[in-house]
Amino acid sequence: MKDCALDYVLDFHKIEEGGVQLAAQKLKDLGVVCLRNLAQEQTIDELVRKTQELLSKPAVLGTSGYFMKDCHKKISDGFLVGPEALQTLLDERIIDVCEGYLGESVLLQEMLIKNDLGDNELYFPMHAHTGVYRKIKTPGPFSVGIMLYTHDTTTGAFCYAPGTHLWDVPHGADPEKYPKDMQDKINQALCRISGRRGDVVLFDHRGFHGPEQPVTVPRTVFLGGFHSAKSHDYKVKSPTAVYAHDIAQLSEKQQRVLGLQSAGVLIPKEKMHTYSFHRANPRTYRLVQDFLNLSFDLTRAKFRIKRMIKEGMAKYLGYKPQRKMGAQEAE
Ligand SMILES: O=C(O)CCC(=O)C(=O)O
Repeated sequence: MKDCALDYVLDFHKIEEGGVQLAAQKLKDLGVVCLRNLAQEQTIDELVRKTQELLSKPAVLGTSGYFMKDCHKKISDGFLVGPEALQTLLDERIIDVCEGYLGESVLLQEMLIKNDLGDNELYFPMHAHTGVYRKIKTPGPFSVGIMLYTHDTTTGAFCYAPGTHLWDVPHGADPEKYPKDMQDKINQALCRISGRRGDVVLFDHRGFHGPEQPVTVPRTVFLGGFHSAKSHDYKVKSPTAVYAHDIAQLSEKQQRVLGLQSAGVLIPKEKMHTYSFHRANPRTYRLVQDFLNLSFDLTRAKFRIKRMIKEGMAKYLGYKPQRKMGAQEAE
């Protein structure tokens, strides 16, 4: 994939004022903008450290870690990484850009960590969003995607076809359903939005986009979106897990966008792709479940045998056996 030759980066270290308006203008013109140096470096360091830790082990039986719904990527709840995720991805300037661009108040759609493993497969083809969850469908933008790069990213970066957002998805989400001349235009426009660690990419969901695939390099991003509140019945798209004590640190505006005053949710948790391993892989799920049950059955059997031996010994030697509570349960 060719690199984007357009001026899509807005460096907040280099602009004195009007950054929010400039970013909204780039979104309007190109459909995509990359915000650089928004968060403090220490905040990004902490965010990346916690993200790597979370991605180091699977969330088996409640362990803090990652999920997988398929073999291509690890995912996890973005905002459970820590308060740095909330502060960085709900930065008020990001909210202002999205609200300025969409022309009304926004609500969070979702926020996840996505670690594409770089397995040289094409599993997430280029597409556009048509705003199927909208209750009021009017022409124009309805949602803005957000992606944060947790490391410098070129191979496997997010790709976008600048200008295609202005078409307003006339033939749907799949570029292959478009007339040949439009497909040619999409392919000519598609380019790689390379970025640096900590860069935040915002994009109009109506433009054609997707990750560069297939690639052999892994990539970790935070991925989510914001949609216009009114056209979505003032509901968030999906339930977003956040620790209550982290919410307390957010401004009123950040809390509003997170959904604290929302009218509910459009997709219930059980229907969300993030938590769908058991539906996507029913046999493996059953196998793992049986294995874990067997392992706990065996552990319980071991305890029972030990207890029987102890009780037998106590009876034989004539003293009363005592049952001790484990230190962890006692805390
Ligand atoms: O992972 C990516 O680079 C693209 C994500 C995407 O296509 C989407 O959020 O719709």
